[in-house]
Amino acid sequence: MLRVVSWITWVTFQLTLVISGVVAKPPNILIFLADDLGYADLDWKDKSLHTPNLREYAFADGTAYLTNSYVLHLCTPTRSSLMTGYYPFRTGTQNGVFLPMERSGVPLDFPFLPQHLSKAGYRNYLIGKWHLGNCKRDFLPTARGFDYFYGYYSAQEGYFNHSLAFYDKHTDSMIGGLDLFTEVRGRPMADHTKNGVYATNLFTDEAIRIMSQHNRRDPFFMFLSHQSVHAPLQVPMQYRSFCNPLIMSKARHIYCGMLASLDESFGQVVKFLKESGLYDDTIIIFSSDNGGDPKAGASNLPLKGAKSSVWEGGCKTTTFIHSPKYIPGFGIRKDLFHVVDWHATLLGAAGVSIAKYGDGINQWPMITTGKSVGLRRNQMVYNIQPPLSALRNNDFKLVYESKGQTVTAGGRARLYHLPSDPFETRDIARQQPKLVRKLVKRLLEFQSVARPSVRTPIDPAGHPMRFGGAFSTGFCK
Ligand SMILES: [Ca+2]
Repeated sequence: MLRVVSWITWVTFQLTLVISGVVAKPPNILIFLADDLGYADLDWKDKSLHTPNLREYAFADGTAYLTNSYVLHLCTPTRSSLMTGYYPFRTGTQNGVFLPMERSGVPLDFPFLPQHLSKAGYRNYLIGKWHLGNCKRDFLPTARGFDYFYGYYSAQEGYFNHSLAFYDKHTDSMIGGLDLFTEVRGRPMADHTKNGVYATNLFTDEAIRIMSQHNRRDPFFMFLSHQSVHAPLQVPMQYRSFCNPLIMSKARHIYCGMLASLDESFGQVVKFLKESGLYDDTIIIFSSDNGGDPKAGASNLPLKGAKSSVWEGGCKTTTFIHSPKYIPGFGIRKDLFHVVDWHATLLGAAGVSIAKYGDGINQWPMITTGKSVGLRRNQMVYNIQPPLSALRNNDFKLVYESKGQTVTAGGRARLYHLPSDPFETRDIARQQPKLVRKLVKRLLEFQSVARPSVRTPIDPAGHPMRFGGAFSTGFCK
């Protein structure tokens, strides 16, 4: 079913849980998302790192820890999947990431998660990274369901100057500008006042400020979409004191400091929730948008591959959900979970009666009970985009290398059995020809209905010179 579920379907929304005549308020939802966090990069996986707050809640009573949680290989595809509930090949976001000044955005015929949550009574806040298009107002966060946005539109910014610069080969020149905005009623307002304020601290403080002002009659969805630990490698010196420079490279030493800062942010947010009385009614989700980049200090070991690849190191991530009110005790969840599932899962957590949405499955019953109840995920698309595409079918993973720019028959197929070979070292395609044929056929079927990429070349009309020195909006229709 490729068509977007229509709004008519949402007539079936059960907006609140009604228990004994008392209308139960849905829980607050907080997604605390790291950017480019390596699979190995938490201190329970690498003791040289410093993430005590995340460790405490990752293994606390009230936590479900997902050991088979997957995202896409890059920022834009994962974030579009999180917002739409569809794989990127359905939405045209399967090919790389949106660059500044591109005339690109996630197609408007896909409702975003906060649009659906607002139907269930939520107020929706986005603090931090967007990266889903900004060439026109219709693509901006507050046009897609968020009631408030403070952050940046592109892939990255300087952690202190909140600006970015890149070389444009067409004009043989550097293009630079600010990328820090607040949106007021759909209108982006550049914030030139935060030069020198470290991004992780800035976004933490803003998230806490917004939650402290939230009207508690309504539930909130807070998407704290941190820049950390994405490049550039920048961190205040005091955070590096948690990391030993004698046992790590310079890049990893800085990265370790950035991660310590991110961990502090997590601790501050949870502390705020507890002190303000919001903690009991809030579901806290921690995850990353894709695997780490070793050149930027990250590690995905012992997994194969890294950010921007469909190997496990690019797409498998650390995820836990903490909510003592809904999750009894501590539990490991081994079920397959994909970022497209969050859309249906969080609607389920919000009390909406929903089994699936888009490509996703409501896995809230599995998360809360630890039992394989309701629909289960046994298949998954890693991505479909040359040169490497990949599919999951239960324990098996097909990695398909295309010869050209489109996925066609005749490419090289590799097959891995992940339970016995989690590091993808033994290609068993020759031992399983029937399964390989079946999965290649499925891949080609998906490719045949894929939406063409929405990526475009960058447009000089988006030059910061036209917008007071900022990468702003209003240069496409
Ligand atoms: Ca990322």
